[in-house]
Amino acid sequence: MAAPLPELVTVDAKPYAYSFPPKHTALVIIDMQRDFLLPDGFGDIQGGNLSDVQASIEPTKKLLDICRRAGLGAIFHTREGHVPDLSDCPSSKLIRQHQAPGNTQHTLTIGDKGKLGRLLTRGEWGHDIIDELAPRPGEVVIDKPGKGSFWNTTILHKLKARAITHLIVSGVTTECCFATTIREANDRGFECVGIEEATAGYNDACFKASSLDMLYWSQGLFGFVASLQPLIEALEPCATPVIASLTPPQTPQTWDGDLRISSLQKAYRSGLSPVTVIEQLFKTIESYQKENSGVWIYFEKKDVVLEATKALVVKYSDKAALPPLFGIPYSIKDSLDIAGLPTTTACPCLTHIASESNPVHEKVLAEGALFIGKTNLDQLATGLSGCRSPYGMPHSVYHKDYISGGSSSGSCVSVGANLCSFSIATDTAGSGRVPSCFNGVVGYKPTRGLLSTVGLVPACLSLDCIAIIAKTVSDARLIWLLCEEYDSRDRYAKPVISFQRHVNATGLKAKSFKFGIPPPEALSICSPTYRRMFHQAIKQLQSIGGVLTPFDSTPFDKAGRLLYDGTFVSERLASLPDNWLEANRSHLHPVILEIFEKVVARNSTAVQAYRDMQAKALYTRQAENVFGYTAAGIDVLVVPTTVTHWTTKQVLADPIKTNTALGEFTHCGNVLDLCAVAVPAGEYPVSELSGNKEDAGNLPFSVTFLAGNRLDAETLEIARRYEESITNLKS
Ligand code: TIU
Repeated sequence: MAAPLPELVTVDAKPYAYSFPPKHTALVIIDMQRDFLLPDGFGDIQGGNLSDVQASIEPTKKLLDICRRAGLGAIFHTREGHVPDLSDCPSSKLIRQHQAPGNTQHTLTIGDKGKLGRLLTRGEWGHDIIDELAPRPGEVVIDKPGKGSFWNTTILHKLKARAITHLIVSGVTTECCFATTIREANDRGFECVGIEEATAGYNDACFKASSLDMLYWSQGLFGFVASLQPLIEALEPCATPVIASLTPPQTPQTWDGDLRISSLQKAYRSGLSPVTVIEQLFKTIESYQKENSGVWIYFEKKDVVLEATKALVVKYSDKAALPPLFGIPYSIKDSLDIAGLPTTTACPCLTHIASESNPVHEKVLAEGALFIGKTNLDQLATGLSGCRSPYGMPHSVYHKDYISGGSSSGSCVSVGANLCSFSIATDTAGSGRVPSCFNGVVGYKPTRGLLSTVGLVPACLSLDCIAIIAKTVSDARLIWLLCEEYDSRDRYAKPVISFQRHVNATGLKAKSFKFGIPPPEALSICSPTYRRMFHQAIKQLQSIGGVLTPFDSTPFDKAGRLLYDGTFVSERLASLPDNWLEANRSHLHPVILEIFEKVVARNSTAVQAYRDMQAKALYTRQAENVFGYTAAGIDVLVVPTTVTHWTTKQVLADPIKTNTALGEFTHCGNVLDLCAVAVPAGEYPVSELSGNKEDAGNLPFSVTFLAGNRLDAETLEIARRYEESITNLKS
């Protein structure tokens, strides 16, 4: 059995020992492409001597193998090259060497047709990585137009999204892309070590030695250089033995019911069949339906899911190379399209058969996930209670008298009740966060525009956002980073590369963070139990390096009020066909009808709408300053996810007022273009909330971490550390 990865591994290195946290370390293999390693490739044409770079293939294979078997934080491969029309290739690169006086070796340049295909051109045979080091599913391939890996690529974002702070770097050539990448990474805060045997160049040994010397000169100007063998020896005790993956288990493996993605990944690698999981899961789902109906609107037939599962098993026979979501069951909120299936949005008169699927659904399927069914929601995704659907009223997985929350009620119950590992849902005003709180699961709403909303029936189009419901922060983060992509069909999509902050890999700043909390008058709306639980969470955050920091909370408060007191509710009507409300009045849920009629009765004017849009822009700018990249800025705002946990009876007695209260700390999220993740934060006795000593059982509490647009990676890592700290408290 492999030992668990230690917090820190230390290896001999120059100029002094290199320490790295393996879970936060990535192996980066630079440009091991045919174009740089094989005769007639780009490197050969440049006049490179190929013997050393070819000799580095074997050690690089060993390095890759140990990092894979030890389960290092991430594996990245880079490829240098250009799009076929060369629009991303600067003239300096295209012309300088080729036109040098007396040039005899650069007979061909980038884009010209060589024996391995067009030189350094994406999609060509020569551009691809050699077979010996072929990337596996789940490993990241970065296509870069420059020598360095950071120019015009998503590598910084993708490393940060995986909470990586340290890089083990290898590949070709030492003097060029390898060294440039380490220099670039150093500027961005990463602690890098280059592996001597797993890098090589086109010149003699002195040239390589000088290239490496430059990196660690002066007590580590750019980073460290180490040998391969000590690294292998340090990681070997934590590595899965090679033999294990070759020996089939003697008896079929049983499943312990743990649906966390990381647990299932591990179980599948050691021989558990996803068929066993699906068989067992369907039994749970069927029996749970009797206990808590109203979770599903559409349910996939067991035979269909089993067939898909068996097809996956055939497709991925190598257990060491499974895609990240292999055999992971999931559900999807029924306001998102799946081609060929009806989308109801819990509003039968609005049902349509979708012709195209939401891209997030398509992506998780492509990564091996298994679709189980479409989940119930508050009608038209309007509500936070889970009590507004003609398809039933699921209750909290903790207690039959308490609400599930909404609008993503079925999604959160499906994950909380262990019917699925994750769910794809939505969050406009808090619909992914509030029900996560009431069912003890994580609800993550990425910055709007990072996950495609194509195929999402709009609730309030300019504020709608995909949400991911999962059992842990790491699971939610994994779904995000696998599905994130710029979709030009989504009018609110954000560009792939944006201004980014450096990482803090070591020292005090690697662990400390500044957080703000709502002012006392805002917290006073919470039930006493929620206030007590929130104060407990604040203490816990302080114990893991959180520094409570004052900030200006007015933009958050004003933005929250803008959502329903202002004209944005009219956008909910704008999403529906003309005269639709008039024609469908009798088919609507009575509470939804009441809300819509009130909106119509307001007779809002265009002038009011423009004023609200301008106010939204102002508060968004003010919130940006709060999360600013300055000494005064805070890293995250931490709030109770909601204010209390209502019983179904309380909500039905006053559906609108109880619902409004639930959104106190969620409404501002999309108005201010923030990212947010709701995280379970302990449990409390039902009797404490109800005041009735006879009431048995516990209910879940949750806090939400909010931060500025595109600060998802930073926010998720703080949330994950909090989650880890309270999980450790429990165990
Ligand atoms: N020319 C040269 O030595 N190298 C490159 O252009 N790319 C890499 O180093 N990968």
